[in-house]
Amino acid sequence: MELIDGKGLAETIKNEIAEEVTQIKTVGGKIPHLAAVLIGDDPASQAYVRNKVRSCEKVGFKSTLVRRPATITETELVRIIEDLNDDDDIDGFIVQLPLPKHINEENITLAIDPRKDVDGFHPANFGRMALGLPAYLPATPFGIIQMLERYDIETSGKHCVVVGRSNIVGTPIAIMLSRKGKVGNCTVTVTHSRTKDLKAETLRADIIIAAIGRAKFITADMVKDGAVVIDVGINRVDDVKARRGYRLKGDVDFKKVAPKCSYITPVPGGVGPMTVTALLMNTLKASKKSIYG
Ligand code: L34
Repeated sequence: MELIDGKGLAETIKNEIAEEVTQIKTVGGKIPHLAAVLIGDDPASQAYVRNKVRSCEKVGFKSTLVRRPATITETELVRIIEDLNDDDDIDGFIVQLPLPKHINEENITLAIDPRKDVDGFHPANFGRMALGLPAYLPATPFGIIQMLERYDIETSGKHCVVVGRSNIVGTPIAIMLSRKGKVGNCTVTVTHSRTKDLKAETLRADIIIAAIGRAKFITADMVKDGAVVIDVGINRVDDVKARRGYRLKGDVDFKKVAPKCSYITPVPGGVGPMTVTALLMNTLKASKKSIYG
């Protein structure tokens, strides 16, 4: 079993980005600038956005954090997005999800200029991704692809079972892995809450992408010997002995599953840090205008 060190790989890629930013600065080019919009005070969202802002600092990007209370109206939030769309210094921005219930996420996503949509959530980017055109790839799936590529994990002809069909992970990673490409050419099965016999599906998987959002959902009896397991879950499980009062747990029962795997990602330190780094990669592309010219 080999552990896929998402944290370490994220650092390696950030160092590569930092070097490129140094080059850009030397020639007087534009410094990449990412903005993040954070609504409300959900502790997990605050932690993720903090990691994004810190990572910008680390690679030499400019960053702007726009924070508003959960009482903000949809109209006010759309106005903020329009200002970011119009701000020439900002290359890309994200609106951290989830949003308060009274705000319609679709309306918000649609308000973002696709050229600045470094989350890749706008239908223009999602559609381009599905068609294999240049696009901002959603950060979590893009981070997973980076891990598979940099660890030289063969995907061509492999059977990949995706557990979960969310718009930001399950659905896009299923499309990306089934497409032609260096990382791709998988035979993909998408499973979800209505799947009749989940275990029968996961047992056939060479690669499992676990993105359900339930701690220890994938157990050892569901995993074939030698499988590659990518754990996207980041569940906060109460633990009085932990410093913060909780522990982060993946969707995979790591202790029991890991010995069966050829490769597995840990939580924390797996997909999470790679999500942040993939966002930086998209922001660099945005500042170089390499997707939309
Ligand atoms: N708009 N909303 C938008 N874009 C995204 O790409 C996200 N996502 C998901 C939630 N909402 C979003 C994130 O940023 C999940 N996510 C994310 C980002 C970073 C981390 C986890 C999820 C992360 O840094 N995880 C660390 C531990 C962080 C902690 O201590 O809580 C890890 O090692 O897994």
